[in-house]
Amino acid sequence: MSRLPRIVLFSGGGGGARLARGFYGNRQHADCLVVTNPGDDFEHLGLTICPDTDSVLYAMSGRLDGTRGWGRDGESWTVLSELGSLGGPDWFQLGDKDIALHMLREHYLSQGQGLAAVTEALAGALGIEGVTVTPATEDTLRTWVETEAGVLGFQDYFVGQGCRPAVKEFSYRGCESARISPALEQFLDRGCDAVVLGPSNPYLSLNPMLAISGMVKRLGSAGRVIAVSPVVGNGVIKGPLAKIMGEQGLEPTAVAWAEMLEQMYPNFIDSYVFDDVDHAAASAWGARGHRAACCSTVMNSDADKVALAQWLVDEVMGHD
Ligand code: FO1
Repeated sequence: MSRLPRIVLFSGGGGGARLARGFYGNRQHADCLVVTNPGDDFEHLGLTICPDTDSVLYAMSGRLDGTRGWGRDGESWTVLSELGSLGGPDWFQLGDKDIALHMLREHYLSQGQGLAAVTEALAGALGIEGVTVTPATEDTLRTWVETEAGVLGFQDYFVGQGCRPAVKEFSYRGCESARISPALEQFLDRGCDAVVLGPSNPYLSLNPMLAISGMVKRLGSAGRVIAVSPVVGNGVIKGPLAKIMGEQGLEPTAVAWAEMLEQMYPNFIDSYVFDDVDHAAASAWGARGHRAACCSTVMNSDADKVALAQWLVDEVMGHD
């Protein structure tokens, strides 16, 4: 293959953002398009907040606060503090630098620019080049969570309620009419060797994007679809996935993750990637007729992130 492999990464805000950083650091070895989840987006204080997209932008530009896993490193909180003093809503923590990004996004949107173009402009402003970041759709798509405490908007559930209410069901409002983002359509039209479903929460990060009408079918035109497990051992690195799996009647294991995806998207995923610690799970899954591979999926350092990206490139290249 004389050209570079062409890979689309579907990313949420946690593990997916780390892998996006890996593909960005490995961009000399693969042409990558990063597709982000707009389901967490919400309007707050007159600003359009795009948390998963922003975590990807901050991760790729080396500006993400590694401890929180969201927002900017080296952040100050002067505006939020004063907002609280004035009796405003300070439940959703917005740092001063983060607010600047939201204001600039709102400024561009108010000029009539689409969310994809705005996201590209913000990526450029953050110094990201050579890899395009685009939300899965420019249309309004929002995750709602039906819980024992009623139906909650995503950020109310995730931040307001701290994921405490047990989840009955998720809905992805707007998915029927949402259109696949132009950058993704164009990338696929030019030929795509693989779609990588990042190590993200399927319920909160991947399903909203895959629920977009026509998306699964459209991705079928890619060479292969590879899913990377967000479950390592019998646990989850960060976030509420283990709890939500429990509430959905599933054990928080790597096999349960694979079974859930295969059940939701039959015959869609060509290869399931497990962490080395889950080699027994990979063998069990492989024995059931699926392609299962193992590698080190836990990404702490930037080197880990690039290594996983390169491993995935090799996995794609290694297949005819
Ligand atoms: N997550 C929280 O748990 N508490 C917060 O106050 C919070 C603020 C916040 C601000 C900007 C941003 O981009 C993300 C933020 N997040 C916060 C994370 C956000 O809720 C994401 O949707 C989750 O990371 C899930 O992807």
